[in-house]
Amino acid sequence: MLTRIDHIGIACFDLDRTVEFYRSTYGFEVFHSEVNEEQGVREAMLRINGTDDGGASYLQLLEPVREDSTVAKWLAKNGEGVHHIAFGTADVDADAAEIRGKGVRVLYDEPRKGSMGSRITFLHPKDCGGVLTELVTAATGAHAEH
Ligand code: CMX
Ligand code: CO
Repeated sequence: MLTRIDHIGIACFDLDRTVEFYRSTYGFEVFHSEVNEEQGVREAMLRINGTDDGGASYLQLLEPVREDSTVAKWLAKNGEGVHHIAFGTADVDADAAEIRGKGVRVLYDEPRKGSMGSRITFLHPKDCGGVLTELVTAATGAHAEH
């Protein structure tokens, strides 16, 4: 069951500059940052609020680290902006299987590594009304520790 907006993914050319915009404009601080080599991104997670399923909602600021990463390709075509949304679930395997059964393309056979030790998969934007949609199961304790 999908129980929260886990994050909104925002693609940018310059992560440090974008982090500074969100800090100086809204007062949001970086909760966690990492490089995800597999996804080809450097990212900053800004924790916005806790959620009633015990999780939290974040902004995920994304800068490509490789020319051939999906985010680099997207930025070249679209420029900076909202890249994807992510729903949180306690069981990404079960939800991905259920959604696949409804005829929506799930991009990975098995969930992969996401932010803060989470497990993630994606639904094809062409099957979701033009919205690239991620499903996330957070690592235990990820919203409190980082
Ligand atoms: N949102 C909406 N539509 C998108 C999209 C996005 N983020 N990315 C691509 N599309 C659309 C394109 O506009 C294009 O549509 P048209 O054919 O109408 O022009 C179509 O999907 C195909 O796009 P493409 O540019 O040819 O890109 P690919 O097919 O090579 O890749 C996708 C698209 C979704 C399979 C790829 O981006 C992917 O695997 N995404 C999942 C992984 C990811 O995004 N990782 C980065 C974030 C990591 C994280 O969140 O932790
Ligand atoms: Co994401």
